[in-house]
Amino acid sequence: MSRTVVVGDIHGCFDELVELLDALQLQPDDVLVAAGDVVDRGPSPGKVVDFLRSRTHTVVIMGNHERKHVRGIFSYAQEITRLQMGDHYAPAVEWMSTLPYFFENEHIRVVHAAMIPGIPLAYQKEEILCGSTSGEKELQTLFPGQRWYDRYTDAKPVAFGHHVVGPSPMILDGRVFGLDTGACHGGRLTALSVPDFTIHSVEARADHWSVVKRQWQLPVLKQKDWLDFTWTELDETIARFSADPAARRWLVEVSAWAAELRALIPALAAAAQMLADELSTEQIRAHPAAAILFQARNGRLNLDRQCSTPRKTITLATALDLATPDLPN
Ligand SMILES: [Mn+2]
Repeated sequence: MSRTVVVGDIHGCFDELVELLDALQLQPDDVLVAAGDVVDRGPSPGKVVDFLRSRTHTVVIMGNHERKHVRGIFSYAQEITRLQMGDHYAPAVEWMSTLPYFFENEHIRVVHAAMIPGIPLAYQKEEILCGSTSGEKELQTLFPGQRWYDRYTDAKPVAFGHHVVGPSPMILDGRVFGLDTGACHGGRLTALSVPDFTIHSVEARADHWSVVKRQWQLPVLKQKDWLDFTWTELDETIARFSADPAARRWLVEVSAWAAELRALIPALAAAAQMLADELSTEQIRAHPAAAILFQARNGRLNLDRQCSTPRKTITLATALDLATPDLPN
């Protein structure tokens, strides 16, 4: 008889997933259910996604992390995953957008984060099932000072992930199974097999998230929109990340680049003024920096807005035939 195997938050921990499925001797006709958050924080989101997508009898539940990718809500972990996956990122997000918010068969229910006891899964809010910020807030209002599973008296067992419950799974009353044992934080990756209701678990090979975070700091910083930051945003971003040893050296170069560009602004003003005094109206009209030159001619030259970002400054400098430094790479 085939089993249903529910795995807690995988978070890009491919080696641990392979080891776990090996340890529990997963058979081709066993149903594998990933309880969501299969990507982010770990070293190999691409391999995890490829494996889960290509295996038959496999269900992946929408976790709050997948939902962030689908909705384009990016914080640091999502920026890293996008870089880690490269060309595979867009098709993976397309796939994520098709994921169900729950799984249920005769033995078990699976959600990523939570459910309201007593209500059929099909009638639950997606936000509550996947543990989005608004879903979490709503649960707190519904069950103040309590956890949803404290109220869970339904006969059918339920398994979920989302919050790390510790190094071993949380099992309440033989019916409530919290399976997120923090694989990406150096904890364990855990699975529940039904209908035998056995727990299987392997140790994480490293505190992956702290390694990945450090490794990808510089690449994530480099792909920020440096050219389109305002000068204030640019200074703030440099200040925010300069404590990071991996990023500091590059940020010093960016800082020098920005200073050089900003120092160029008075020269741009002078060049514009000179041209405006020299050229005829016809010539100004045909000039790539016409708007600025007319301002200069009318004594209203103000480059605050025209040079409010590196890109705008470079565009104006180019129009005035002045050389600009390149963003360090
Ligand atoms: Mn998670």
